[in-house]
Amino acid sequence: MYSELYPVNNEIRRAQLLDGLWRFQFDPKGLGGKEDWAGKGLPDPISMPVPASFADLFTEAWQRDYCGDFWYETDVCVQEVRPERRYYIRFGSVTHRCRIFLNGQAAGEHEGGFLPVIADVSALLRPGRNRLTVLANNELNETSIPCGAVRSKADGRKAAQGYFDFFNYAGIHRSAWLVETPAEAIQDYSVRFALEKDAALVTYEVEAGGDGEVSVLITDREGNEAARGEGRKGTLRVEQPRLWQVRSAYLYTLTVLLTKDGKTLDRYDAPMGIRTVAVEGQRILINGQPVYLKGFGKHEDSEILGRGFSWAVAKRDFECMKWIGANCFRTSHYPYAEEWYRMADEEGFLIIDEVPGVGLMRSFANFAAAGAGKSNGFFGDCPDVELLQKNHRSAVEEMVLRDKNHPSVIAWSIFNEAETVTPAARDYFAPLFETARKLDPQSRPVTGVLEKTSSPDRCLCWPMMDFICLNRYYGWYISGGDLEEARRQFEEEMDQWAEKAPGVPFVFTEFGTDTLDSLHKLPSVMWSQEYQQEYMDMNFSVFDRYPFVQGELAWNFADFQTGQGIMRVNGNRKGLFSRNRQPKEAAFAFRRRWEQK
Ligand code: EVA
Repeated sequence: MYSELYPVNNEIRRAQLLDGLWRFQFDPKGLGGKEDWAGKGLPDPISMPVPASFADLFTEAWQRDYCGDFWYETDVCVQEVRPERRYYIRFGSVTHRCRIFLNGQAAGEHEGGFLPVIADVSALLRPGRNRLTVLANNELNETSIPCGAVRSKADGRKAAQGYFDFFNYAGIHRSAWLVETPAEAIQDYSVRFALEKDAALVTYEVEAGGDGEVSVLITDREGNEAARGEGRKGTLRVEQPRLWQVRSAYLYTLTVLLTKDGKTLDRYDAPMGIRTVAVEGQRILINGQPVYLKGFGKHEDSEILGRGFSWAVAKRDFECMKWIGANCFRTSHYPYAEEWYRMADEEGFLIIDEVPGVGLMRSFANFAAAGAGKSNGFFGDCPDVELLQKNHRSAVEEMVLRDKNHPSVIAWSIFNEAETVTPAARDYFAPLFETARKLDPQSRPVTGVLEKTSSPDRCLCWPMMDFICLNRYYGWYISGGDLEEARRQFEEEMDQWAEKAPGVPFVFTEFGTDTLDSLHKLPSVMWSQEYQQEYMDMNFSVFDRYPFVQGELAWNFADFQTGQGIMRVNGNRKGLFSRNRQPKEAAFAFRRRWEQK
């Protein structure tokens, strides 16, 4: 695996941003390989912005709903190529899989659409103009995550069918870079913390090529040295540390230097927040203090861009989350662009970081069937469970490697609403939980998100979890329109959990109702603004009855795009904010509650 370090520019490293207008071509017949489009150039390209999903830029349905191979191409220009340097093409993600070519030569490939793609192009890059080509594909199947299928239509078109409730957006969703490092470079680092009365111990480990010497330096916000050390591993002492606190972040700078014979070979600077995370009894602790998680399950989703990253949208989302009094979000249902985590580090937000382990259940419409407690297996009859697990494991490994140093990340989520009631499911997930535990230097809690069928009496996977995440829709998929009955059923289940899993914290990672911002009704009906509020009040009162409930992440932060169907009105409308990030009425009630909580 290549270094996942986020690209930086300094006196040694170069990171050239390749975002902008690229050339693009759909390839429904899969001709590009045979006709060597990578070698000869795309025969009939149109222009395409990067980063963005392609789907919502077009005006024709076949383009929006396109499923299959598609190509991107651009020129990468460099002044010189030096033998003592290494050159990498790096994408924040390409959805769902891709192959990279430089000047017609294969440079790398990646499976999975939500984690970085990195290709070493040192041997292929030439001074002057180079042609960078990406062959991408957005088909879904049951061996890669997220799971889904492809249906072929009579006219030869393919249609992606996700086993999940979000639009199957695809494209180059995150920034593209040409990264240049020295040949002997800093590859990776990790930090973990222990707090003493008036000091913090920062234990670090650096991976670097060659036999150069490593030193590390911690500086505070004013640029004063807080600690320094020599060697590839060690423990440093920061006296009177300023801790990274929830919604009150303090970031030091960690500088890693690689030197040889007094000469600096490489340098990497990164923000560093000193904080600890632990689960103790029924509580989640940050810096030893209990924290109640308040916030949302989100999506990377906005008008026009689809799932493409935008600093402006992210900024607006953080402002809305601060306004409403949130302190946490889950990256449902896939790891987000790295920039989200950098902003969360700065804003003091907590993140439950989730792999795209979604759709691992056989049902007609997972979100609906699962919400109502109906599912019928998956792992027992999935076509190649070993391959699925291998891809799932790679996603866990890459996510932990990428995100392990962010103070905002407080937990890893291994799946959303998977089948968890069969021994096959338990055997499938146990090694994945293990992988996250083994790789995380900070030993963060590991969790998974349970839907209704994963009930206290049937779920075999909750014992793997450090805290238990529940998605529950009492009052929507269950007893919709009758909140009294819904409350009774909800409490019945909670009483069972109280007995089954005493001493474990629970976090609600989903609860919500589809709500149209235009609909008012007295007395309330489902889909109205009034119903959303009454539903939320009922949920809040249940959460408040059970002291082991340690968090409430509403579904969803904002309305978001899904596939078409009889259940969705131009997308999922469970947002507390509309898709263009304006509050629905219930948002004000959340704000009042969270200001006090
Ligand atoms: C829903 N329910 O029905 C949500 C889905 C989500 O969007 C779920 O985890 O159980 C899913 O993806 O609105």
